[in-house]
Amino acid sequence: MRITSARVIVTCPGRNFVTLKIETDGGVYGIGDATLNGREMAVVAYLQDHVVPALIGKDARRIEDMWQFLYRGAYWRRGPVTMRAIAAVDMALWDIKAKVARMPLYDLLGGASRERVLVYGHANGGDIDETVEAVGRYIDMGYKAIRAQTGIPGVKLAYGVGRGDLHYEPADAALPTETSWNTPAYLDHAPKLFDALRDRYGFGPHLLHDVHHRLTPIEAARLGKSLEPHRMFWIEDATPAENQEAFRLIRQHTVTPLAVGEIFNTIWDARDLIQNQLIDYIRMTVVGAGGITHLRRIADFAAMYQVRTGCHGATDLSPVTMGAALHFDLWAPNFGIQEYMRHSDETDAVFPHAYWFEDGHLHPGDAHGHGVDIDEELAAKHPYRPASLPVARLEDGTMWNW
Ligand code: CS2
Ligand code: MG
Repeated sequence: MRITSARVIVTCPGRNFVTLKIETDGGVYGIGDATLNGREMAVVAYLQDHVVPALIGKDARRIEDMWQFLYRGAYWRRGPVTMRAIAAVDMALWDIKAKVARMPLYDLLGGASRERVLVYGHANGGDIDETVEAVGRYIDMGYKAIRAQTGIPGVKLAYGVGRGDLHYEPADAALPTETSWNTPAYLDHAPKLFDALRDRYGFGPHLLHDVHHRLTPIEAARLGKSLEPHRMFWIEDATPAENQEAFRLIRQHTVTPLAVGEIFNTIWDARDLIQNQLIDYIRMTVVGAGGITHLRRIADFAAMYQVRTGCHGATDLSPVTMGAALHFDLWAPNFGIQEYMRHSDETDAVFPHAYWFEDGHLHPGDAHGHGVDIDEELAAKHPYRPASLPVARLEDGTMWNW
């Protein structure tokens, strides 16, 4: 079964997505996601200039060899651009293999380990009262797990505080929007949000929170400690993880569970964190970490240390990634939770999919492959629009981590 064509499709149904469609001489095609939020065209160029020409005529069945060819064969290993291009090819080839086998992808991976996939949604508000109301709306929709973010008094545009409930998208302008940050104000305010949420809704719903790399390790330790009474499902990205050792310090001070990894690309980014049991959840997902082939290795490695998965699922990961991730989640023995920030109706129309939400869970559906397609005609009606993620500065103007 030879690859006859590979096309990169860029579309912007509300936000930008990069999709790879691989066709074979048998007539079966596969779809992969290559979206890198705010840097989409870098991956398009990498795919078109360096990957697509090497795919034509290759055997579509040899997924492992293709992965090794694209990873080792690039010489310049790793990085978000390269790994997203590899992920797109890998996802499309697994899609093809499962379609040819006439199986949903989770069956090909080894079969379902559970009936359905626990997901968490994003509730946010300008202040604590608004966030408490937003969490209530998620509970009413059936969610069992909810991430809560709130505005901080005196801080302009704090992370995660969106415009609109369901479709918050941070990449909001062609050039980066400037937001501000104040750590002392945040550390004071965050526990008050979770006091209010536990007061109102009790300990039934799982609560999650994203720190988005804003704290130093000792500040993260203090936050973790102050949130212990609220029994968080996790706090995420409490400090930047380039230095994986930093998490040792946080760990020494708190039993609040830690999640990390949405910006990692390979198993090497998480090796120390996992094997030293410095985290509880690994957040890499299919598009970010080189596809199903590599993510499966990460999950198996994590399982040895009782680290569970918590795949990134913001709206900048297209429905193709969501579909592929849900098959992976249904299989992964050490699955923890799946992020599910809903796509807009406009996006869903461009990417018809088999997955569905019910009672706080998603199911990938039983369509053959990963169950997500692209309507190319509709996609063409939504041309690319440059969009950047924001940046953050401290009050004195110092650049900070967004
Ligand atoms: C966030 C993301 O979903 C998350 O946990 O950290 O919204 C992140 O900001 C975006 O994916 C950036 O593209
Ligand atoms: Mg995050």
